[in-house]
Amino acid sequence: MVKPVPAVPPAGELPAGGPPPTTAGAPAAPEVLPTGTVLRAVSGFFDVQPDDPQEPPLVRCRLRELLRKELVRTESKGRPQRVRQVRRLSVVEPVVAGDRVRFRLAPSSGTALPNGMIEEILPRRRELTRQAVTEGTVPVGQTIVANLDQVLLIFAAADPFPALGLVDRFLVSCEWAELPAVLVINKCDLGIDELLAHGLAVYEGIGCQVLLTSAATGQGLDALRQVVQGKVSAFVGPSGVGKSTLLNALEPGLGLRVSEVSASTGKGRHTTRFAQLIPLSGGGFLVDTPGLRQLALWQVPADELDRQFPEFRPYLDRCKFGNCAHVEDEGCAVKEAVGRGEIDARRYQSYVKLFTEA
Ligand SMILES: Nc1nc2c(ncn2[C@@H]2O[C@H](COP(=O)(O)OP(=O)(O)OP(=O)(O)O)[C@@H](O)[C@H]2O)c(=O)[nH]1
Ligand SMILES: [Mg+2]
Ligand SMILES: [Zn+2]
Repeated sequence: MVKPVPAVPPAGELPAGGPPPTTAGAPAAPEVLPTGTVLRAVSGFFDVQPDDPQEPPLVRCRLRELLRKELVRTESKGRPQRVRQVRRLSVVEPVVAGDRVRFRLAPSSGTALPNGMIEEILPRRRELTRQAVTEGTVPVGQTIVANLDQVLLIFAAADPFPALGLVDRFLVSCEWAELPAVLVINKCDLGIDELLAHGLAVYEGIGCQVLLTSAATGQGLDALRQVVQGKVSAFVGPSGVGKSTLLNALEPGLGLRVSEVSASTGKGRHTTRFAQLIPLSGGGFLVDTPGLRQLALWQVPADELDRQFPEFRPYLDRCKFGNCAHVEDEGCAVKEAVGRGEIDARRYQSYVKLFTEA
């Protein structure tokens, strides 16, 4: 997957400080280093795609050792609680795919990939972690991708018919991770039956964006292109719904590149550490990571589950009992809303199912 390249020269051998002062005695202008996006992290190297098209298309960077330490020190500073915990636990990987950085290009070494040094990690807008590894008895969160903007949940109108319970499960995971989700129904050329049409209307009613596409006829592809443009998106969905076909229709060759990445990261025990960003020609990136495919399995604590159903929220503090689980309880405002048809009964059943599992 990754061609070996000679190590980047140690920090001392890179040009130091800013550009030399033009006139003797005049202060040097503050140096502004170029910015870029980390596409992947592999064994201590970071492939950075510079923002500026004048720069080389890809720079293989080392991380300045000092940054590693600084980042660890800032881990415990104030953050919203859920994220803070993840931050504190995820110090193992200071820089991951999706991170925005400032880098310094090393003098040309004649190797295939220009080398560089990451000098600054720009603040993360968001981070996505998984909690599957344990160190001793402590669960260790691993950031799998930084700055993911959205998840595209891909299902098919038919063949296979979408399991709406699975859609709900994905939506709950995204809500919990505070990640915007777009529901894409592909294979619309096969027709949308009444049951599905009703389900989709419910999703739109709770504020979820729904896109109808067909890789076969081209329906909805422009809309899809607009949704991913300039953003970092992940495609998630069951097998056979047409994810690869859709990617290829969107941008020829992309589906192939993604499956190559999947195959190369799909082996070995450290696999899920790596996410990779695949640049889109229209701007933006597509994320491929095995970790994301387990999105539906993220554990949401039982007592947090009700909040992940946006349509439940107006009723949650109207239940008779403060700790109402909205399952058997008398005086439950959520159940009453279901009875009145204000909350979709099928969505409510999904809640009950997930609650009993949690
Ligand atoms: N009718 C119809 N068939 C489609 C459409 N998109 C994809 N298919 C077909 O659906 C099948 C599965 O497509 P893939 O792109 O391999 O599905 P995938 O989601 O990538 O599946 P995995 O890689 O297993 O996760 C193929 O036979 C495609 O030709 C569509 O819009 N309409
Ligand atoms: Mg595929
Ligand atoms: Zn209740």
